[in-house]
Amino acid sequence: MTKLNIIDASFTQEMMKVTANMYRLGWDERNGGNISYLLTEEEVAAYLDIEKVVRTIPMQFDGKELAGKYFIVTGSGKYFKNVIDDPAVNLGVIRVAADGKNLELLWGLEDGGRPTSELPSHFMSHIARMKVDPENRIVMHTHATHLLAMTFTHPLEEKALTRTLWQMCTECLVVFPEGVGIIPWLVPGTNEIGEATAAKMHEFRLVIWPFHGIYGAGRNMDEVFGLIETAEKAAKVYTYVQAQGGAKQAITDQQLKDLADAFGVTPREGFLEL
Ligand code: 2HA
Ligand code: ZN
Repeated sequence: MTKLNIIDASFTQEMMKVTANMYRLGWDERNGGNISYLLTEEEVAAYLDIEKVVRTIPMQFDGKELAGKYFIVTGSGKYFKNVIDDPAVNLGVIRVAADGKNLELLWGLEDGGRPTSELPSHFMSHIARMKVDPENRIVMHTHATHLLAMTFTHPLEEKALTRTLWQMCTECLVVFPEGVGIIPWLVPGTNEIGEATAAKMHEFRLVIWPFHGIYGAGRNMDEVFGLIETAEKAAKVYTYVQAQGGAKQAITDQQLKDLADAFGVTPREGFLEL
């Protein structure tokens, strides 16, 4: 059976467009940022011969829980800037091998490249999110500028940081009522940072990596990008508010509660002071 061109696949197009968009927003300098997108076998099989493994790549992490699962991922050391012009080198479609110790490359990473260096954090986050939301498909990491900056100037405490973000734009509470999780500073690319991120992903779709960036997770590209974009916008407003001399007034907790009621969302327990 002839296969369709994978460049035309909606998942490839989404990866190309979102990476270009994020680069333009200034969040993903050089090789900063990475994305993994869970695909179904049917989606992949429409474009690729799933029996044809191009290359087997060993993995330093036990991926048994994801055995047989397919992902399209950004490549290690690859620049978001370049994905749109050369997706076959900068992206890869992989399957986690049955032993959970290897990745089977089915397409892409054509210069011999590897999947993102942050694969442990991505895979552990997928495992965690799928437990709370079986429809979760995307994990995204980026160096969103104002959120990153806030990790230097704002208390690194989940309740305090969440409240500040909620207060900066009225819609924030509606977009991420569960708030934002924060992990300690840890070395990127390690299983340790993967475990810390995944532990937070049981409760949050947004997890801050202090002095580094943010992780987002969700069902589709718009949801995840929208989550990060909204939190980043709040961080940008916070930056301007601080630069203008600090807030003279703000949304009250009662108003946040009224907002949550009107939009039918439940703010994280204990984060509002009523
Ligand atoms: O892929 O962003 O955290 C480069 C990074 C590592
Ligand atoms: Zn990073």
